Amino acid sequence: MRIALLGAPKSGKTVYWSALFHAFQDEITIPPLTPKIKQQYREMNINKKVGFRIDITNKWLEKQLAYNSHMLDAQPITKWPDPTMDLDNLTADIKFDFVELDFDSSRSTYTNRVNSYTRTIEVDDPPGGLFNDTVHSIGHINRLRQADAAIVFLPMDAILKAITKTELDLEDIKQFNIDAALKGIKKVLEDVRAKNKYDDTFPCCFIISKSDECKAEDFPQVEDFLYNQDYGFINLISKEYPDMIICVCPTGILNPDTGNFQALNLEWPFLFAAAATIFRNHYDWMEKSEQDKRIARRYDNEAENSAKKAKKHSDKAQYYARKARELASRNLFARGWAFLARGESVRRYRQDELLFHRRANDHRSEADEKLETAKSYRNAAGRKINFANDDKQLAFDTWSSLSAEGAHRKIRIMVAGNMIEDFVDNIKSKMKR
Ligand SMILES: Nc1nc2c(ncn2[C@@H]2O[C@H](COP(=O)(O)OP(=O)(O)OP(=O)(O)O)[C@@H](O)[C@H]2O)c(=O)[nH]1
Ligand SMILES: [Mg+2]
Repeated sequence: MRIALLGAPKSGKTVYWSALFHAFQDEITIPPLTPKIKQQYREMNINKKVGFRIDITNKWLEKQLAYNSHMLDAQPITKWPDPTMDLDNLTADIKFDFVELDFDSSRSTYTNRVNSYTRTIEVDDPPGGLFNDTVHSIGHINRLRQADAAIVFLPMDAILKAITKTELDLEDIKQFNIDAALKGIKKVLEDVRAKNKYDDTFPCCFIISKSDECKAEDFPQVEDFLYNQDYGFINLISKEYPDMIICVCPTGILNPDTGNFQALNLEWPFLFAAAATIFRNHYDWMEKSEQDKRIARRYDNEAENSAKKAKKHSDKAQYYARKARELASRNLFARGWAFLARGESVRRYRQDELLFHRRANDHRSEADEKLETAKSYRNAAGRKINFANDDKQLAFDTWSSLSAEGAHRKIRIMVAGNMIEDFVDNIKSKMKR
């Protein structure tokens, strides 16, 4: 379950992940559900809240991120995370909690915890130079190609420059030119999609990073730049890649008035992409469970063959038993004649009976063993189906929360150039082959 962060140099990749860690490392952050907040949620049609906590499992990176967090704690922020630092191969355990917002009168409480899940997710934060041809690293590219979902960074400062047609200085052209960067990003995206073993819609989130740099009055212009039916930046991409489900989310980490840390929408791009990797993981479980079922069927067949052999041998044993009985019942002269003429003897028939009886028993226990093995494979398949269902449920719960809250946070979902309202239903039909 891997998320790739794609974006030109200085587009905000490392700061985003550092800030996400900063905001969600300690506890599951579901705001206190006071009656007032609950009323607001009700008006916004939100009836389930998702919270999560991030545990970085790579200790060295955890230290780095803790150091970055420390910089983000300064009031105001004056130093930024080291721009040369890449959070490669970052592995994190994510604990998700979903809380239903119905008032429980028996317990006089507003919340009852409904579901908790933990999943391990990998994130790749490569150097942005990879996307504007200033860094060449096949190792990075290969890792990105294994991603199940991508987060692409479009920095607000670059968008504002594009809108106001401000002359880009040389440094900007090198670092922020969206079109140039996007070319590199598209190359990687196409690689990732070409390797798409699931043959489904590819989930991709566009983060409009540094959105705190946009004044409220400029936002309509930014929206036009992104979503205009004819020339909107995201619209064009969405039309170019109709099989991609695109989430667009403005994020920021600064309070523009104070310069202090203030998280804007940090959780949603991550949740969108994490849910996507989890959803895709459910295909893997289903595939593995089908494999187990196939093996179980093979053992069933083998058991049936063994049982057939057992039956054949047991019939033979009975045949020799009958022959022995028949011969034994005849007189001495006839028995002697049978021995001399045809080599028949009661002793020999009894030996043959015993031999086939033993063989029948061997085949019977072979059949039992194979049935037992088939059963354990079927049980394993059942467990994998449960894991798959859990993954699917978690993904849909997460996306449902995103769908309900996103509408109030300038988050949009697009497929083939169209805004999608009923995000989860749409994804349900789109994601499956
Ligand atoms: N105002 C504002 N500035 C930001 C924000 N995020 C990043 N920046 C600025 O953008 C700079 C670059 O951010 P990084 O996260 O290092 O960029 P990157 O994409 O990791 O860059 P490379 O690693 O070089 O590819 C930071 O040093 C900050 O100055 C944000 O949310 N708001
Ligand atoms: Mg970086």
